[in-house]
Amino acid sequence: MRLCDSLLLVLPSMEDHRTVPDGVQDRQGGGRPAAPREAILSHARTLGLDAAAITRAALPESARRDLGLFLDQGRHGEMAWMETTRARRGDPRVLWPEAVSIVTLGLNYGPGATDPLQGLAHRDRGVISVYAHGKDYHDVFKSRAKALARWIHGTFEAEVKVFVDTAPVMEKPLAARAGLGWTGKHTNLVSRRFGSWLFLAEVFTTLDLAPDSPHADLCGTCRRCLDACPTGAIRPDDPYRIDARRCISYLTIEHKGPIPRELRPHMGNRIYGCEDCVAVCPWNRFAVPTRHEGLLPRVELTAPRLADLVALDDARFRALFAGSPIKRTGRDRFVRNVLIALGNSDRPDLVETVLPLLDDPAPLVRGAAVWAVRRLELDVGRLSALRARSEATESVPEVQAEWEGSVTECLAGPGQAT
Ligand code: B12
Ligand code: SF4
Ligand code: SF4
Repeated sequence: MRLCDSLLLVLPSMEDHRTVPDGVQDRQGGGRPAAPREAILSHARTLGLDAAAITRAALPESARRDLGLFLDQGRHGEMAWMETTRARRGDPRVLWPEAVSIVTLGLNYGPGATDPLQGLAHRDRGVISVYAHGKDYHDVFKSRAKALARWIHGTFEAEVKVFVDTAPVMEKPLAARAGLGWTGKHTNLVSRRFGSWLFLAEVFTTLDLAPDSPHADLCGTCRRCLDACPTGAIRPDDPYRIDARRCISYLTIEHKGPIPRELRPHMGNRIYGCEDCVAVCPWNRFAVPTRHEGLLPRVELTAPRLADLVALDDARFRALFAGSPIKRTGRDRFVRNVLIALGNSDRPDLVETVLPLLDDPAPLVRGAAVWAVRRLELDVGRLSALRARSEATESVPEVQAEWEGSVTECLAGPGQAT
């Protein structure tokens, strides 16, 4: 979910960090635990990590093949960084040749009894996906993963590197190989204990640790996630594969330009991320609410009013989303998403909140405002007047094209509009 920047732990002299946790009894002379694997997994728990398991620093050939297919078919869309890092992503040893083992880690962000999809019915409100309700998970996770890495380094004199979606690492196949769970048909890792609500991170190390066994695929005949996807990004006839270009998570977070017209009506009121496929997974019945304070939902992000969000300027956007992953999209992309949601709201009374955005300095926002106005403004005469006013000043072809598309749809009549 984040552009790749690797995080190398540069640690001070090893002697300074020779701390061994309480509860690890079996030690060699010098205070080093005799069973490093068990000590590491135990220490991970002590640090508040919800799941930990070990695998070799290698991926099966099938993971490289699937990554290659995904990229060759252009399913990554505008995420060019996935293409440019292909070799490192497909092989942990290309990323770091000295790596021998990987401790894969999971952090539970389970929403508990709250149904993450209930907000979809309240069309005047925006739905922000659970993963972005609290603080940026990268920050919450990184401090714990770094603490574990520092401890491994200090205790076993091994080199370590920490990744929390911060480098070209195939986190899901590695976690599946370590047995944290299996790759579900929705393409994410499913855990027996935490359902589909685990964030992933890794500590790469030069230590030679006995690996855990991979987890069996327990999806069986279930296809709930495939049926739940609103855009066909994952399809019943093509499980375990995603076309990111159609995924609402990609469209609302990663995609920089105008959202393809044909997908807009399917986005509903999802304004940041999507997790319909994740939320319907039956294995979530075993999930427990997150215990990490930083991941708990901020009340103002659980059902925000679209009318408030669409009025955000840059300064207020930054203030509202300080410490949140949402700040990464920037104000313009976020307001674009809110305008699409307004266009899908079936609330003509909200058109007045959209009109000021027709004059926004950002063409991306102006274009989305045109679409929203078209969907909310039922009076053809007023729509034509708005277009005429815009044509007198609009110089950006993409925004002009939005007017063109909207009027074509308008002429096509009800039911034809997208
Ligand atoms: C790019 C990316 C996206 C893209 C593409 C998603 C995707 N599924 O790849 C977009 C923007 C759409 C996205 C969305 C989301 N993401 Co994301 N994303 C990533 C990222 C950075 C890279 C993933 C990647 O390499 N994809 C490329 C494909 C080829 O790799 P893959 O899915 O691992 O492919 C394997 C399987 O699909 C399988 N496979 C593929 N084809 C086939 C065919 C068959 C027949 C079989 C059997 C298997 C199979 O094999 C492949 C290799 O083993 C990772 C972090 C990381 N560094 O790994 C986070 C990550 C996957 N995202 C995550 C999350 C939480 C999400 C969202 C839920 C966020 C949200 N609420 O909006 C959504 C979920 C959408 C979804 N259904 O996947 C978490 C998932 C945690 C978990 N439990 O799995 C990760 C791991 C981040 C993290 N550190 O926690 N994401
Ligand atoms: S996150 Fe949403 S759009 Fe993306 S694959 Fe899952 S259900 Fe489909
Ligand atoms: S919803 Fe069903 S098919 Fe999809 S990942 Fe969960 S168990 Fe597998």
